Parts: sequence; C-alpha cells; structure tokens
Amino acid sequence: MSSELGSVADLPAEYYQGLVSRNTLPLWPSLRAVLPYGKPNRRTRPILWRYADVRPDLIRAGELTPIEKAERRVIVLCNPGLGIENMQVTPTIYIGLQLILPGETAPNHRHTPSAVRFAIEGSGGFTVVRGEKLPMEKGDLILTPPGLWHEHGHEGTGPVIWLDALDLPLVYGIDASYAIEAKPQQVTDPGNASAARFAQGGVIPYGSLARQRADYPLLRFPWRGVRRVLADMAGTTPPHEAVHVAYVNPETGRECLPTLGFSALMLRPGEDLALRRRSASAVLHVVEGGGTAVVDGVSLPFGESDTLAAPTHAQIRLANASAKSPAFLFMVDDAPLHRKLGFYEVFD
Ligand code: 1HN
Repeated sequence: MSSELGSVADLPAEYYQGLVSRNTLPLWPSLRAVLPYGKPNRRTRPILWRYADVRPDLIRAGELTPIEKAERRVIVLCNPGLGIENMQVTPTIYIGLQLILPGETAPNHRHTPSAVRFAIEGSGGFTVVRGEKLPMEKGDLILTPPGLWHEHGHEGTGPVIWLDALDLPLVYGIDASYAIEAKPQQVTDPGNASAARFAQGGVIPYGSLARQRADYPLLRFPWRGVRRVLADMAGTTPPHEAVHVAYVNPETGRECLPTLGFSALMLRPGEDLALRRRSASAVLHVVEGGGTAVVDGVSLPFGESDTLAAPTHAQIRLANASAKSPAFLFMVDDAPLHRKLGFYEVFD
C-alpha cells in the first residue's frame, strides 16, 4: 500500500527544469508531504508564552508607541514552528496581547476576520461592538464577529490588557483579510442590554422562537457566571471527566462564531486530566491557578495569564499544581472550522 514514491532526483534534470519553467510540478515527489498517512504533518510547536515575559514588553510599548501610531497596541504571540513572521499560534489562530492606557481610544473599524477579546488585567476598559458598550473585566469574553463595527476605550486608571484571538491566519491565507475604518459609533446600548436578555441559561426572549434569528444575539459573556457554572458542575462531574463548558449562541445553541470555538475548563484541586484528543488546533489561556500541561510529550508549566499552543491531533494532559484550589482555563480552538469542512474528529 504505502510504497516509496519517485523523487525529483529520479527524473532527468532537463525534464524537471522544463516543468518548473512552465509553472508546473510533478505531484508524486510531494504527495506524501501534502497527504501523509495516518496523521497530518504538524508544524505547530507545543509552546507556552509566560505573561510575566510578555507584560513588560507590552507596558514598554505603551511608553514607546502612542496609540495614534499603533491603532491597536499589541504584542503578537508567534509560534516559531509556523515561522515567527507569520504571526500564528496555530495555523488558523492569531493571538495578541493588547494594551490600552487610561483615556486612550482604539479607532472604530470592521473587518473580515472574526475576533474575540478575553480580558486579562485592569478595569475601566470597554469595547463598543454594533453600538453596544461592553465592559471588559478580567475573564470576560467579548465577540467581534466578522463585519461588525468595533472600537475600544478606557475610562479607568492603570493599564488594561486583554488577549485578542482572531482567525486571521485563515482569512489572510485565503486572500480575504481586509478592514474598513469609520468615525466612532453611536452608542445605542450603553447598558449591555443583551446581558439581561440572556442572563438565565435555557431562557431566551420569547420573540426569538418565531423570528428569523440574529446571527450574534449575545456579544459579551461575563466570567463571573462562567466561573460559577464550572464550580457548580465540579461537584457532579465524575472524576477523569473534564469540567468543561462551551460558549454558544444562546438562540441556536450552536457555536458563537463561524470558525473559532470558545470554551472554559476547571481543574479541580489536585486533578490530573487527559483531554480527549481532537483534530482541532487549540490555544489555552490560564485564567486562575497554576499547574502543568503536557502537550504531545512536551511539559509546559503554567501560571495565571500564561498562554499555550496545542497542535491539531495533540495529546493534552492538564494537571492542577494545587491540592487546595481549582485552576481555570479558557480555550480557543478551530473545531467549528473543522466541523464545517466535514473532518472534525474526536479520537480515543
Ligand atoms: C484587530 O481588529 C484588533 O480590533 C486587534 O482590537 C488585533 C490583529 C489583526 C487584525 C485586526 C482590534 C488585530 C485586529
């Protein structure tokens, strides 16, 4: 079945050069590289970025580069396995840490890539998406779906830092990434009214049953509620089963963005857990606590606000270092994309 295929060296040089000169190539010398047997070739390295390393560089960016010269003041996490200039943590996922200082604004724009913000530090920061003013407190998830206007501001004191996750490598990779700029939005919903509409799981505004569903009815998922659900589930979830919740569109129950999926995990005190191996690539960000992740055999000790990369098809073990306190992790993955492409798999 899997026999050795012919190489470029097997071919007359003049034949091969002729093919190249006509912008063509023989498939067979490259076939196994582009379509390996059993498992994909994964260039993504399992690595971790410590918040303690990135934060000082981000704070320094605040001194070196005024917001007007940056638009978005971001230090980008770059997986060396994918080429650091390509600004990818996994082949589909871009991650950056963004800093905004008191009184600064990051101008209004919209673009084809999907984005989310996950708040790390500081208070008083906000994002306006589709006219809704959305506060960003530690652990809050805020969606900026493709095509929706968004801009950021900061009404508090001290630095505000959040994590940006985008499907930029994917959208850029298909020559589809671009933005449009505009004047600041009119804030039509200063009080985050959608939070009230979807505050109770399983209960939605009555009209949502009959009408054509909005694509993105809920844009902000406060951490406080997610943490409470995880802590409540921890007591009733069997040992060795992950305490794991997905962020979804509350009207459809489906994923909340087209390509990227979001979820949160709690590691119980002393817990050492193998996640189910999946086809999707993922990024894990530590909200609270510390421990060790072992990703495809690579041991990555983690603490609060650290971020790590997991390749497609990766074996992931997560151990909580504390016997007393829980640890909480936020996950971004490209499972929705894999599902849409028809090849999402869960193994084992
Ligand atoms: C973007 O729009 C933001 O809106 C942050 O804060 C990072 C990276 C690449 C492309 C667009 C933002 C981004 C981005």
